[in-house]
Amino acid sequence: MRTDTGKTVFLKDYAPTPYRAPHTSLMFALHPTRTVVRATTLYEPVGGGPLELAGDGLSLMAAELDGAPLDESAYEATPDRFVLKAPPAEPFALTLVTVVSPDDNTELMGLYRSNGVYCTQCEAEGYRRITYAYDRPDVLSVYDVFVVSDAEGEQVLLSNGNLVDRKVSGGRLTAHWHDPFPKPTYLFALVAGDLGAVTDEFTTMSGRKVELNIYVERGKEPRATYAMDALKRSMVWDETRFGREYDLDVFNIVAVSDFNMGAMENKGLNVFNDRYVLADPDVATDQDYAGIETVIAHEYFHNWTGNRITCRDWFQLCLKEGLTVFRDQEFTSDERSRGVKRIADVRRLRAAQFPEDASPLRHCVRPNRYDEISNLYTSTVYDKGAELIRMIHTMIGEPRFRAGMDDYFARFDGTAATVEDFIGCFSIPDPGAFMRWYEEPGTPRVKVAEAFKDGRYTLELTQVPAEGASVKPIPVRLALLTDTGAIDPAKATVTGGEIGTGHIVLTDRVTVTVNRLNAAPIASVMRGFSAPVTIERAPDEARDLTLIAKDDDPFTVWDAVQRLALSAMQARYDGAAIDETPLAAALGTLAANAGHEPAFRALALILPTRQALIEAIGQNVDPDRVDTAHQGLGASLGEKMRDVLARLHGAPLPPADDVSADAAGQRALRNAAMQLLASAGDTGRAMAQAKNATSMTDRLAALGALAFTNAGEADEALATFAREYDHEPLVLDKYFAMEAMRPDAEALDRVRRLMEHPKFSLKTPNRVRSLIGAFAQNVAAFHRADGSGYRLVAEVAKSLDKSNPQVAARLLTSFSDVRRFDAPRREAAADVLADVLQTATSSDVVDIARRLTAK
Ligand code: 0A1
Ligand code: ZN
Repeated sequence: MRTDTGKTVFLKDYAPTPYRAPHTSLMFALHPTRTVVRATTLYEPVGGGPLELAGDGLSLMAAELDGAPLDESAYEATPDRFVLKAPPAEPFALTLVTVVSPDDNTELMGLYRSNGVYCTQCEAEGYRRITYAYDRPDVLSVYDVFVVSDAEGEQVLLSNGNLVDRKVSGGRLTAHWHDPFPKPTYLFALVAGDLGAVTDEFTTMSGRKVELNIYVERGKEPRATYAMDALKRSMVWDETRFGREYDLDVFNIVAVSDFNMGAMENKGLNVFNDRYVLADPDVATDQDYAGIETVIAHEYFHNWTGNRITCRDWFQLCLKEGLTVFRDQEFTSDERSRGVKRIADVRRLRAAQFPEDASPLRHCVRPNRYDEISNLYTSTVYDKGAELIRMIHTMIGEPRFRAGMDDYFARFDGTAATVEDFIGCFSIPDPGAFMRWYEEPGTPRVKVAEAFKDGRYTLELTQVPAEGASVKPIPVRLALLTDTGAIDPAKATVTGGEIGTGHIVLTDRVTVTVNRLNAAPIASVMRGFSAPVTIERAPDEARDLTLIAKDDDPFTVWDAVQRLALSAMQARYDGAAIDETPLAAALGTLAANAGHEPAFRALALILPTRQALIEAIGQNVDPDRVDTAHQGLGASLGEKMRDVLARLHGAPLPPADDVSADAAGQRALRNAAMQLLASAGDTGRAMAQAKNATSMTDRLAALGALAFTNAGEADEALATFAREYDHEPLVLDKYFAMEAMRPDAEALDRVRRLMEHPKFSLKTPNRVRSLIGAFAQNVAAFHRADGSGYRLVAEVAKSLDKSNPQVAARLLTSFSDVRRFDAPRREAAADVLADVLQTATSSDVVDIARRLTAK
């Protein structure tokens, strides 16, 4: 296992390797505990000198140079390094034979087995757990892979690229795969097992036929049909929107149940956490379907943004991730609803990225140093990275954005590129200034000030950079609403900012002035959430109520609801409840307005999160009062909107097998109404729905309404649910998560009890996340004053430090907002983290614990 080496990697130290590796041939003789890997790599000198390759826990069995055994004095081999001291000056083939044990691989990096299926995970540095290599993204190689199993054993033998040959000889089955596209080690993959498949075909825009396969556990094939549908739609979309065509004869996806992340874009062979593949309405919710669609699209889109053009080094991770998230967001916007998708993405950004960017774990979208690369797969790199692409899109518009993308593909195909290479393809006003978005952490603030006097209206926008950061270009989409429609921007005078089509670029300060008005317009600012900033604007209930009633931008309407609801919640927290009647009335009208999409109305009915309240309070937060304020507002709005909500919940139910975005929206609206009614004490409907629901979406929503309002009936309803789905791992995960999130005093004991549940295991990342990860989101329970919540999470992280450090490190990130709480809690958390830091051995856990405890 990789232990803490204390090595920091710096962007400024980047240097190309002294050898290229244009071809790699791999032979795997599969065995659960003794898989032999024979790797022959062709090296071509560029600079010369020793050839230094990375390993991680490897044992070398043999080494050959151009087919002849190497004398031991010619090289140095340790588990973590192989050095060929004096390589030839001409191209040479180095063969290294290693032995690995897939069954003992609990870290799920390199070659491992999940439910008996051999699979690999190489991003970011897993390949070095298979063989010694230049395990870095800028060394590209064409691969030939030979996968060998017993003729009686694994029948599905897969690797990247196209199948060349498959034959049985001497009781052994061998599959030969050739991938013609040069790729870095992190995109290598192998899968072998006894698997079922759904198969289909896709004809690309130039008329090439591509075989599509999704491999799943035998018997689960029917649950892969939605993923297949999503894949074909993704392929069409990438052709239409970006002109990108698929490039191999076959595209394979494999679903496995033990996986550290969501999925992996290995060339031609995507490996997925099965929760992002398997679905039918009996076991999957609408949210699961949407998640599958997004992740299938995301991994497929990586074929161009990530694989055909990869990253020069891991500092450029956002080059593939931010861009690919932007692309999958656009796909969902085109396939489903743009307005609803934008709100969903902003919620995610505010819930995960903004807090991260204000925490001790903050880092730049393109960092300039790291201690452990696995810890850089963050919301900042992914979600803020996508926001930066979106700002470029907003500033130059779709046609010029598309032209820039075409240019990027044309110029950098087949290379390992940098963020600068990418930015250089777009005609943005001041690229140097824009680069600061990549190079400085923190969320900028935009202050909005308005004045109206003698018919003259002025709106002033001022940028306040995050601490230690500088001013950056911020595209602000703006509308000035009046009783007779929006003001023509040509009639306004704008000073201090660049005016673009439909937006203004704010740097220091912008003033917008309109003369000869009878009344002040209502400013709709940052429409579509045109930049990842926080907006600071004096509270004004009347203004927000008008925006809710009149604005036509879904984001700004939703945000006005959030603002009012959050200030009501904060007032409750402060013990000074305000009159919530106007909010309830506006929300009721909005929710009942059939002119809006149901999915949008459902989002409006969902209260701001506890996390949002914690951030609004800022410091010395009392978690119990957070819960009380949250539940109190839910009860009050539920009570005040009872009639509207009852009508919404009584709306006709779409058929359970209709999983379209429309049907999902209708269910979401009914269920959001049910949740608020349950908050107000009306749990009868939730009880009935928990018993009679025909879809997992409705069943789970009903259970949630009971669990999250601490209804007396919750215990029994959840226990019945758990018994019924004991044999369905993905549903059982939902059960564990729900138990862990219940906002009552029993939560901690309940979680401890569930850790003894026969189906709980630290070996399956999904299960750990569902119970322990969810518990760490349970504000009052995790932040218990006696520190017992912190101890529980730390205990689990400590045991995973040995077996699966990536999952352990991820759990620990929950500690990053402890600084918002009172001194006793901060001290309790600091003690727990100090202990973790002292005892941990993995670089993953040490890195996070060190950053969280740094003074
Ligand atoms: N590139 C993948 C994410 C990923 C990263 C690391 C992994 O290692 C366990 C796995 C997956 C994506 O963006 O989907
Ligand atoms: Zn990705």
